[in-house]
Amino acid sequence: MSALEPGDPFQDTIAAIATPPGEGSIGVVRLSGPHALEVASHVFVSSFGRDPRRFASHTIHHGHVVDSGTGAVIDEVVLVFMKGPRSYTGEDVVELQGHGGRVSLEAILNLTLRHGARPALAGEFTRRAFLNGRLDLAQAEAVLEVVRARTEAGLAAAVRQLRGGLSGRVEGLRAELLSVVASLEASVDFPEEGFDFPAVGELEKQIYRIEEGVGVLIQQARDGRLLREGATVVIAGRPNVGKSSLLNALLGRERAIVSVVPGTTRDTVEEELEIRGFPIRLIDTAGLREEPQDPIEMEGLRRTREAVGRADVTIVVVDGSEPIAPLDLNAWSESPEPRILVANKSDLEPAAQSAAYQDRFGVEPLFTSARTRQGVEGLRSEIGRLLGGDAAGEAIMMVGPRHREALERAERQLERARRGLGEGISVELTVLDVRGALHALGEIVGETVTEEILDQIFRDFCIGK
Ligand SMILES: Nc1nc2c(ncn2[C@@H]2O[C@H](COP(=O)(O)OP(=O)(O)OP(=O)(O)O)[C@@H](O)[C@H]2O)c(=O)[nH]1
Ligand SMILES: [Mg+2]
Repeated sequence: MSALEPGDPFQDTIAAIATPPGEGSIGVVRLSGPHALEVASHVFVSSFGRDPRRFASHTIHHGHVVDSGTGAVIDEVVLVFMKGPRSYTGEDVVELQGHGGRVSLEAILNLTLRHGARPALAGEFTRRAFLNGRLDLAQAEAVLEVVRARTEAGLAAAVRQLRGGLSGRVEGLRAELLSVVASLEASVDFPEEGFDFPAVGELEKQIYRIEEGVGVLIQQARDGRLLREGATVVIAGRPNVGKSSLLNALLGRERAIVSVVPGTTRDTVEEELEIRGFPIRLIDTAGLREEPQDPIEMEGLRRTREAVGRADVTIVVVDGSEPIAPLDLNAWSESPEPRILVANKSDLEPAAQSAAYQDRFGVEPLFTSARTRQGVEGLRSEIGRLLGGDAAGEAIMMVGPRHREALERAERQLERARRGLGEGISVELTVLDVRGALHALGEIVGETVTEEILDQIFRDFCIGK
């Protein structure tokens, strides 16, 4: 047995099963740390009698994991060695790739623990990659986004972030801010040079440009959220206008019950679909009515309002073959932006023209027929457009809630700094605000970040990542 002692948390060697639980065609136990190869040498027996301690970096070896205590062969494996810093964590990494059974993987893991490794914490491999400078923080977080991506567009955005897309933008803004700080501090240190007005105007403009850059990223945070969590699209309107029929038409299958009886849908009906790369939760609701007849209808109505309340986009449907009713106008005015007005049943004789809708609702409707599918593609594109164009667009980045909060803080401080400059308050105070903004942006890439933030971020990772 080895005499390795777990010591300094960043000097010790960690181990974890890196593949998901359950049966797989392979399963991987991963080791990282200065003694990774040493630990492996106690559990791995090469088929060619080689000593693992002499393995060259980036080589693969066939052999068996053997319990040296009992001589029992645990599994036939392939050992991969990646010497730091050219590895995921930046440290020496060994992967033992076995047959993927839970019992054998746990036995391999336990053996490595017996020989001096320590069980890895959630996200600890990625955390080490960050601490060793292999990834900045935004990139480390992108690892989780890649794993969790729900659509191809979401994956593409996560990979862009992993490759430094967000970090590059933030670094660019930080560099500009640093030059602002330098100019401001120069004026404090050398007051005799004077701080003349053109220079102030120039700095205000420069700060404003940086604010705009931050604003763009905040907007992308919204798109990023939609990509990660999916967007909620709610279909609302008075009874019998064809809400359920439209849900079915958008899905391309008969999911919700459709009938001539008003009040068919009493509960909300949810389905998943994808529009332009955005994962969408499409919700059909009970028709909005003036006076619910019974407790079930009341509850249905409550659920409808609740769904509309959390919608990213609301589709308000009216029956185009009937005159515009007060309830239609209510449904419209109760729905928050962004919303789409749809006049359904366009296969029937229209009761009102575009101009009449424009007059009453303030917008022209999209004419659809859930029956013939006419206009349904147009509705789909309109949903995509309102969600922010094209999820596959190069511009969208996975700006997560943590980034968004830091960006908003930076934006507020920049605005205060800029106003302060304009109002002629002391340069020292302005410098404080600009430095505050710099700090907030630094949190995104992990330049300025606390242990607590790191704990929070990596807690969401699985063990072995
Ligand atoms: N002609 C025509 N009829 C339609 C169209 N869409 C729906 N209908 C009919 O309208 C009636 C009501 O449709 P539903 O989809 O159940 O309407 P709803 O808005 O979900 O109704 P509730 O669930 O009762 O609120 C059914 O008889 C449908 O066949 C359409 O585009 N054209
Ligand atoms: Mg319905």
